Amino acid sequence: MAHRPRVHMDLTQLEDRTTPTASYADGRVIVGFTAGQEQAGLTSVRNASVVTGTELLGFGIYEAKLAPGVSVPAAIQMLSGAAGVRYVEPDYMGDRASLPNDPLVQDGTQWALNNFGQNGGTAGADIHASAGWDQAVGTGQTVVAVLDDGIDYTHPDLIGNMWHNPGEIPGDGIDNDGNGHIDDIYGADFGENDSDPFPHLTDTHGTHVAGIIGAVGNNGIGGSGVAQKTRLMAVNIFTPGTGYFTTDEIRGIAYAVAHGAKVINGSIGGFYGLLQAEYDAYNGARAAGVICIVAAGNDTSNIDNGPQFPAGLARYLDNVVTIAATDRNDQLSTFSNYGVGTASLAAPGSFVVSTIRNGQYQPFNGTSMATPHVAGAVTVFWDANPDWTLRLQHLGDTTGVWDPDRLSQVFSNLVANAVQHGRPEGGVTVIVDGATSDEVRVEIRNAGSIPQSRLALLFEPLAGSGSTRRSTARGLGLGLFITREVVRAHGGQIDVTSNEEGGTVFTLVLPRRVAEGGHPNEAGHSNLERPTPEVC
Ligand SMILES: [Ca+2]
Ligand SMILES: [Ca+2]
Ligand SMILES: [Ca+2]
Ligand SMILES: [Ca+2]
Repeated sequence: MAHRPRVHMDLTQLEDRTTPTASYADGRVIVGFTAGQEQAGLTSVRNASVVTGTELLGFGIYEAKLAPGVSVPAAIQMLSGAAGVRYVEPDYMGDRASLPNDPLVQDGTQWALNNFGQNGGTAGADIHASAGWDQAVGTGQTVVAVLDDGIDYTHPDLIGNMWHNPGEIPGDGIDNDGNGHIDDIYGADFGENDSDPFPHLTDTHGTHVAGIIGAVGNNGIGGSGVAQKTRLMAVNIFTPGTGYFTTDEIRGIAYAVAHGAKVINGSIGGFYGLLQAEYDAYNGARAAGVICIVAAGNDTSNIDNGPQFPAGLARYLDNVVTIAATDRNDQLSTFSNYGVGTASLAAPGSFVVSTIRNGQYQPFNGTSMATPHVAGAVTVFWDANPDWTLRLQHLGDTTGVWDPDRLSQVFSNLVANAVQHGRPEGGVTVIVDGATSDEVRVEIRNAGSIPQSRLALLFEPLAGSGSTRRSTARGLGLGLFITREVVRAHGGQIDVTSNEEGGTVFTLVLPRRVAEGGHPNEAGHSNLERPTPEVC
């Protein structure tokens, strides 16, 4: 394999932060010799009982093949003292560089994408973007609508990923596609009732959200979205100077669906309770195969049975996924709402740096920031697997609270794995079952069977220990591998079954962390990031 730069992908640090491991080949080591003693060293290596042969790699460096049953550590120990031998090293496996060149990714500012422990964070407490990007970075096929207060589509890190209405000729004063909007190029504005979704005055919330989903990645400027390449549709539903009305929300959803959006990001919400009209709109999106990712809200409340909507629609519709927020240590953000029956997934929402107006970047806090991380992941997922469906199902009594970061990881891992596995027949369903009082069961059903040979690649490394426990499958199964580690660390378990008729089922059983009613993280938040941005 080609030599490429090593990247930080050591997700095993989630469990074991002191001894990160990398995989290396069994049956061989690499040997170098002291200057002037090459021949003597080579002779001593060749004569060693643990070595069956040598091969010159180049530059005087040799590969030494080991006798059957000789472990790499044992060989290193035995050969290191041999005459003329300067070093003996394992044949490590590296991986492709997966981080885009955007400065805010490279310098760690965007911890949510790549958390290596910077700024007091926990390595691996991120959405595993580098592992996901190893598989796919987005193609721009999937259109994602940002239902918000507009997008500054002139931002240099957004303009390249903006959706363009294919039926509209810009600037001719004519409604070419006959959709009721003249010259609606980047989306539409239902709050201001015109065709230009550019944000009103100082509004910048939607611009920030858009950058989290899909700021242009690998363009050498600013940051990167979860989807490095995508198409962002700006659907402005906010009445200038205030909030949004349900009428404009419905108009916006209808516009998004009619113009081919497959993902709708709704970092929005109010305390108006279940409305039939709002339900019907999101159900209409469901009928069109559209998935809606919405924010749980920022009231530090258990919102199961609460009046927060559209978040609460997740209790009724399997195409509505409600997102809580986590911080750089995988803890629920202090402001975040929660409740497993409603907000089943969580994603980074504290101190999230993204695009704002006038070409700038700024950190915001909020479930509004968590939501687009998931929307971006779904977008990348769909770009790679356009025939798949993705649904979230709640079964049984799902009231109560649990540790949301685990499902966050399940979700991002699901995406990485789905991308890797190509296109099995049928869809993928994530089932969250909180039927029993002391555990939550998550099933990831792959309706098409993953071949047994690949399943072995997924889970075989788990049988080993230490360094051999690391998957060598390069991305394949890495996510589930780590999930299993995380689940174990929390006292849970994971089971896998696969058969040709029933497909593949991954079942994760996770203990509830706290009883219903309590905030999962009452304590431990004295070290919040500073400066404290506004909560969105
Ligand atoms: Ca038009
Ligand atoms: Ca026109
Ligand atoms: Ca406007
Ligand atoms: Ca960029």
